Amino acid sequence: MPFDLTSEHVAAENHKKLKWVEEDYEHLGRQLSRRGIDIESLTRRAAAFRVSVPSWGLGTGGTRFARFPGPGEPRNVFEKIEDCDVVHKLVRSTPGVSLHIPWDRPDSPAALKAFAESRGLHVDSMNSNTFQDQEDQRLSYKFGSLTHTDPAVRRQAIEHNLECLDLGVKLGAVSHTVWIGDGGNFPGQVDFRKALDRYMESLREIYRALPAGWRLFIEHKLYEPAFYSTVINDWGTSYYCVRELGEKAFSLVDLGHHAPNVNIEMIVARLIQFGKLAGFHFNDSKYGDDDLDAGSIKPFQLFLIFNELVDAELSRVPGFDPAYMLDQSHNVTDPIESLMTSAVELARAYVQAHLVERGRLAEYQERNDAVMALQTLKSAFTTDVEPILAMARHRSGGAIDPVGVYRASGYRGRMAEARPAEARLGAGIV
Ligand code: LRH
Ligand code: MN
Repeated sequence: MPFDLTSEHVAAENHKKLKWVEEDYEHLGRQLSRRGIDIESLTRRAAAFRVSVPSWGLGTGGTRFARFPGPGEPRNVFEKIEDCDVVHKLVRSTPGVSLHIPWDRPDSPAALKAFAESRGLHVDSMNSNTFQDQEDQRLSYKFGSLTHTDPAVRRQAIEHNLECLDLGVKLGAVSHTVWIGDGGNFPGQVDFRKALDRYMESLREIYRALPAGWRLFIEHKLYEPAFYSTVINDWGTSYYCVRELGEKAFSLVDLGHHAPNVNIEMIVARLIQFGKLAGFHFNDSKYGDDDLDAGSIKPFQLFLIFNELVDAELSRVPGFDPAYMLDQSHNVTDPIESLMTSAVELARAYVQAHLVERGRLAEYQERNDAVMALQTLKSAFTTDVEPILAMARHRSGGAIDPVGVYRASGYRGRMAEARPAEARLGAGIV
């Protein structure tokens, strides 16, 4: 029988599995205590882990070829927030929501803020969009936005970002994320140095307008939609920009924005060391910016990234305060299921990274004992911490089996009835 996702129903579903989780938890507790690790401290860390979900990830995503809308898709930002509520109810680690403007521009910011807060949710980062032309837009972004050769187009793009800041203040956001697709498709099309100078001129104006206490996140990307050169193409260029802009600017790492085989965990270590790590757009990919579910393709890379993050956390690196956010496109799965499983995979990598015996690792590194150094990481990565994750969700009022409870609730079916599909076939990520 379908049911509302009340805490009572979730508890009733948990009850069917709790005995097994407790058995596994106790067994893991004994194993970990042999390694001098207190399982309860890890469960507290798991329960405290937080990652934000992207509003644009609640609808079905697509590619340039096609988008195959799923049933009961959210039709506006309020329905996206309703679905974010379901994700957080079941995994208890996703109270933050990143918004994208104009996709999520509300008629009443106050009403949207109250709607989210009444569900225990909050807006974290605003995202501007100068990579598409809107119906009512005067000048096109076909040849760029914040780096366009025409100062009028740059002005228009700057004004859009300033609007995002104003809206974000009304919505209670704390940061602004700028990703632009500006670049060229052919050699000679763009003057590399002039384009970067125009970018900095535009970003300085946005930086000056940053509300008190906010941070500005710059997101680099190797390619797409430009296929020969991208103005903010890699972490080095991003780092130069945020260092030039000032102490409130940081470099955001979207895992899918790097060439295959790039050592992203090393980029993370660099940005931590330079005090300029904004945080992440977590996802996974096999080839390009595939925006697949986090931990679904390269779980060891995700673990190695969290190994750098946990090392910084434990060694109390000054100013270390990364924003963890998901950025995915759910083309063939139920977005709610993908976001829940992705949030769980991030918590898994985080808890496993806390299993690394860092004193021993440092000794092996000093002694250049490569085999034992890798073994030290692998023994953490190969530890099944599922009992800790399930217990943390259960103790926080969430579901031991989020996808199982979600499917049993019949939520998607109810939404399919409540939200008649808008016949909006086509292509593109949203
Ligand atoms: C660009 C990107 C960026 C968002 C967009 C939805 O690829 O990662 O973060 O604005 O996806
Ligand atoms: Mn991104």
